[in-house]
Amino acid sequence: QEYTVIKMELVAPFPDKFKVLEGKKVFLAAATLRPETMYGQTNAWVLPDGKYGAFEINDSEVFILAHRAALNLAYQNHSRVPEKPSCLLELTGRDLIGLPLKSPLSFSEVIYALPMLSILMDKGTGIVTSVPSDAPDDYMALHDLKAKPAFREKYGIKDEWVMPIEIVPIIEIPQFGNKCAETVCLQMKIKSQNDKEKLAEAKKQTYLKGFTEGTMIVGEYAGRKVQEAKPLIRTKLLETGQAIVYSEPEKRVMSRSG
Ligand code: ZZB
Repeated sequence: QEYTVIKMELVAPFPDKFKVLEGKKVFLAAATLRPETMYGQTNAWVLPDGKYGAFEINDSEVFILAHRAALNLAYQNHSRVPEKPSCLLELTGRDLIGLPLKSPLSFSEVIYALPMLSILMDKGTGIVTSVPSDAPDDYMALHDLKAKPAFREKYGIKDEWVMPIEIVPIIEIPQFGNKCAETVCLQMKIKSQNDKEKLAEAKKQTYLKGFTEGTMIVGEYAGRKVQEAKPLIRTKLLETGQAIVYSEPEKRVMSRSG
């Protein structure tokens, strides 16, 4: 699987726990298969109990991601020490909740890291960027945070990180409109982010529709088909240093989910 890893930059001043990283450029490194949707980013997702680390990618840049992903990246020429991850700081998802970030192409100047319970730590980087307009998982996780004060309280989430978030329409799909994740979640009567089976089906549908029938309605390639815009946007993100390529070795032989 070849991902685009989006560099979501941690905005200074850093919280106490992150002081050792001061002077470096620090990024939450989010793995995506949909670089053309980056205009619609509203927040980042982390797994509260997930184990993360802050790794030196080169002399000036640090990526926060899962240890396994850091090891893979080290073998793909993205570690200060060749073939060896260099971890400056051990972290959990809880440490990351509430971090303010600046993410490429997002219309929001600052977005926040928030908890999502369905993140798999053995996939991608363990950091996910949230596009609630086009990703059903993101739409439902955001819905849960907005609708359940107890959930926000449990993770020490400030209302101002969540309540002002608005879904940003970025892609128009015939019959699904410009918030296709919402359309599909409502149609399928999905109740929460824990509705795993329905969400898997919703994701399949929206992936297919978005790619085959979607048209960009924002950004440099507004008016172009998603199929055309996708590689162009990806190349631009890579060339401008706002993203890198990350290949994940295919290793899940026993089961697709485990
Ligand atoms: C932004 C985005 C916008 C995504 C969208 C999807 C969609 P797949 O096909 O199963 O490999 N993702 C990445 N890493 C993880 C993880 N560790 N745990 C849970 N989810 C993860 O799915 C790849 C997508 O799943 C990635 O692309 C990422 O979300 C998420 F409009 O990034 B995506 C219809 C989906 N739309």
